[in-house]
Amino acid sequence: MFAVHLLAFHFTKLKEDQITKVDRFLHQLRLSDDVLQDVAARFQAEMLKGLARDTNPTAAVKMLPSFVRSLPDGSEKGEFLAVDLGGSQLRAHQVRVSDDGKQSSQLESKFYPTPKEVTQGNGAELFDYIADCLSDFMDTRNLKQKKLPLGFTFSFPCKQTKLDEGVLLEWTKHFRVRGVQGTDVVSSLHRALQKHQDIDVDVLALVNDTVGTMMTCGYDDPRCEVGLIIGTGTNACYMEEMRHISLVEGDEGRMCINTEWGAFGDDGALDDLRTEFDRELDLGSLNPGKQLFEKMISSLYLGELVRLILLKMTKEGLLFNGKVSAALLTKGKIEMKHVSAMEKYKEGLSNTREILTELKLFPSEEDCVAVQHVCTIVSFRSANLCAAALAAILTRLRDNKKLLRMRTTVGIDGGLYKTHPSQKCLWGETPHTHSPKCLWGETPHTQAAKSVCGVKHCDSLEYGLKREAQGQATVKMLPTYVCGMPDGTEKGKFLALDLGGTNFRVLLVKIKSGRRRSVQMYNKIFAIPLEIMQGTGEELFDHIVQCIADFLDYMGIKGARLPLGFTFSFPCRQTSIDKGTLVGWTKGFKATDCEGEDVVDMLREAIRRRNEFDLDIVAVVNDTVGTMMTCGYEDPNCEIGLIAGTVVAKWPLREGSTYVEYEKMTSGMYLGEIVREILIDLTKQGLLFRGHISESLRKRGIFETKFLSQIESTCEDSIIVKEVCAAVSTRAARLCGAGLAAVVEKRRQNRGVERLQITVGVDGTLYKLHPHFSRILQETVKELAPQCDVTFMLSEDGSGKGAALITAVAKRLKNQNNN
Ligand code: 0WK
Ligand code: 0WK
Ligand code: BGC
Repeated sequence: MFAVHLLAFHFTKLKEDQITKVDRFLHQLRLSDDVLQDVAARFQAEMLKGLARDTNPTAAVKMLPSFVRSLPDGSEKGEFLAVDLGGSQLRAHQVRVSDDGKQSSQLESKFYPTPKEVTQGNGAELFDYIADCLSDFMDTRNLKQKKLPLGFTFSFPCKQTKLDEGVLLEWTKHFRVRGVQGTDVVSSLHRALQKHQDIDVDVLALVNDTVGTMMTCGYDDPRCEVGLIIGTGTNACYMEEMRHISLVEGDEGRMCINTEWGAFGDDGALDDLRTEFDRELDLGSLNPGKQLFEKMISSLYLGELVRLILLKMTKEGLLFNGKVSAALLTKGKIEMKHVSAMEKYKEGLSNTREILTELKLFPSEEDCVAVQHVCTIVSFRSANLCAAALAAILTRLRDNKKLLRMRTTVGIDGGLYKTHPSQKCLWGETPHTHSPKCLWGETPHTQAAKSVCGVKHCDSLEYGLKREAQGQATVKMLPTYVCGMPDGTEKGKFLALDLGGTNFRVLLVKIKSGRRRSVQMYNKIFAIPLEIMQGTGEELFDHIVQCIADFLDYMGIKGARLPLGFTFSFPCRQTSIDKGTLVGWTKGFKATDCEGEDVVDMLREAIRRRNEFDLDIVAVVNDTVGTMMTCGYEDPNCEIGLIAGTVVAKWPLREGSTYVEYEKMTSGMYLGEIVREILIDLTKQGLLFRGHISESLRKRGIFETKFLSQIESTCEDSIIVKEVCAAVSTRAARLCGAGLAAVVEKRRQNRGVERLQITVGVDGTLYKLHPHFSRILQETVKELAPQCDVTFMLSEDGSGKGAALITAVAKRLKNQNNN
C-alpha cells in the first residue's frame, strides 16, 4: 500500500515538473482572459472594417454577403441535390424536405476523397471530378431520370453578387487549384455537369459551409443565427442587419454574412500573439501570409504546430535527451489525429508513447507527459481563439438587437470540433446546434456562458422582489426586517443561537460601545443528531432549548432574561424582525410539523415547556444576514452576506427535462455526492479503478466536502479523481460567483453609480477550507461584475455575533421609537 502511494506521489511530482517545464517554454501560447477579451475586441473592429464599403477592399476579414436573407421557416418542400467541397472530403447529398407534409428532412449521402491531384491540379479537372462524383452518386441513388435543383457548398472565400454566382477570391487549406481564382465557380460546375448528358440539374445556390451549417441547424432550431466550422479550416457566419451591409443595396431585414475569419490577422492585427512556431508554420504552408488565424486553430495545422514545438524543445535538450529523429524533422509528420490521440483522457499517455516511438524518438515517461501537455496547450489556444472571435460575433448580434441579454443558437460542424477529445468540453455537450449554455472551462466562450448564468440570476432577483411573484418565484428574495446597521452605540449582553450550519452554536455576546467599542463572545458547539434533525418539530426545539440550558448553566447565567438573536439558516417568510414562518427545510433537516410554522413561536413554546428560564427573543435572522452584520460591524461597506458552506442560496436551473437546484450544484453538502456519482460512472466505463466499483464507492454520502478539499492536493486513478473533484468544485465556485455577481451588479445599478465599492461578508466551510473555491469565486465575480470593486471579508466570528448585533440594533431602534 505504501509503495502504491509512493508511486502515485512520484508520478504526480513527475507530471507537475513536466507541466511546469512546458508551461514555461510555451508561455506565449497560454492566452489570459484579458488577452482573449482583447482578441474579441480586435475582431469586432475587423468586422466593422469588412462591412464598410470604403474599408472592405483593405480589410483582412472580408465579411462576404451570402445573399441568404432568412432562415428556413418550415414551409420548404421538395427533393434537392447538394455537393459539398472544401472539408476533409467531397460530400454528395440527396435531401428530401417535408415530403410527408410534416417539417422533416431525409438525407442520403456519399463521401468521396479529394486526392492531391484534385486539390492541387487544374480547375477543369477539379470540376470534372466533382461532376463525376455527383454522377456516381445519382447512379447509386437512381436519380438520373430526375431534373433536380442543386445546392453547391463551396468552402472557400467567394465574392457573391447573387445566390447562384460566386467568384473565388483565393484558395485556402490544402487546395491550390490552378485557373479558378477570380472565376465564377458556379458556371465552372455548370460547364462540367453539362458534359454528363444523363444529368439534368440546376445549380440554384452557392453557399459557404458555415452558411450551410447554420441553415441545417436553423431548420431544427429557429434561434440558430450563427454557423461555425472548426475542421480542416475554420470560419463563421451570422445574420447581419442589412442596414449595416453597405456592400449590398437595401436596408430592410437581414442577410447572412460569411465572415471568413480565417484571414483574421493577415494584416498584422495578431502579430503580437503569433509565436515563432506560427511564423515557421506559415512560411512552410501553401499560402504564406494568408489565413493566419486559421493556422492557429484548425486541424490542418495543429499537428504541424506540435511538431515544430517538439523539434525546438528537443534541439534545446528539453525532450528525448536532445536526440532529434528524421521523422521529427519531416514536415507534416505529426497530424491532428495524433494530437487528438495523445490528448485522449484515459489512453492519452500510452498513445503518446506509441506515437513518439513510431517517430523513432524513444521517449521517457517524462517526455510523454511533456508532449501530451504541449498538445493540450496548442488545442486549448485553438479553442480559446475560436471562442474569442465567436464571443465578438455574439456580442455584435446582441448589440444589433439592442438587447441586454440575448438567447441564441450556434450551429457547429467540422472534424476538429467533433472528434477532438476536449474540444467539445470547451464548447458544449451535443454536436451541431448549441445555445451558449453554462459550461466551466477557462475560455471566453465560458465567460459568455457564465454571463448567461449571472443575468439569469438578475432576472430571478427582479422577479423574486415582485409581490405578485411571491408564489412562483424560485429565488424567494425574502425580506429580513433588518433595516439598520450597527452605529457603535449598541451595548449590553446578548444570547445568540446559530442553527443550520455544520455545527449548532449557542453564544453569549458582550457588546461595548463608545471608545471601548468591542464585541466579546463565548460560545459552545452542540451536535444535532440526525434523529433530531429528522424527528418531530417539538423534539428539535426541545433539543435546542436543552442546549441553551446547558450553555446558561455552563456560563452561570441561567437567571438572566437576556435578549436573544436566533440565527435560523433556512428560508423563512418574515412579517417582522421576530416572526419567521419556515418556507421549507433544506440541507439534511426534515423535522415534522415545522414547515409553515413560526419558528420563533416554536422556540418560545419549547422554552415554556421546559419552564426553567426565560428569554427575550428579539430577532430571527438567516446566517447570511448574521454574517453580513458580523462583517458590517468592522466594515461599514459590507452590504452583502454570503454563505458557501454546507449550503448556498437556493435557485433552480433548467437543464434538459429535469430541474437541478442551484444549491445542489454549489454547496459542500452535495459536491461530494456529485463526485461519487461521476466516479461510479467513470468506473462503469472502465476508465477508473480497473472498472471495479467498491462497496464504499456505492455508499451515499461517502464523499464529504472535506475530502474534496483534501483530495485536491496526489498514479493515474488518483489523478482522475483529483480532476473530477476539481471540475465539480470549480463549477460550484463559478455558479456561486455568477449568482453573487448578479447581486453586486444589482446593488450598483440600484445606486446608479459607474463604479461600486462594496464588501461581502463570507462564511462557510467550503469557502474557508477548500483550496481553490474562494479564489475561483472571487475571480468569477470580478469577471462578471467588472464595474464593482468587491472586498471579500471572511467572517471569523460566525453569524451568531451578527444575530446578537441585530438584536442590539433592534433593541436600540425599539427604545428610540418608545422614547
Ligand atoms: C462538415 C460539413 C462541411 C464542412 C466540414 C468541415 O458538412 O460542409 O466543410 O464539416 O469539417 P472538416 O471536414 O473540414 O473537418
Ligand atoms: C458559520 C456561520 C453559520 C453558518 C455556517 C455555514 O456562523 O451561521 O450557517 O458558517 O457554514 P457551514 O457550517 O454550513 O459550512
Ligand atoms: C475557408 C472558409 C471555410 C472554412 C471551413 C476556410 O479555409 O476560407 O470558406 O468556411 O475554411 O471549411
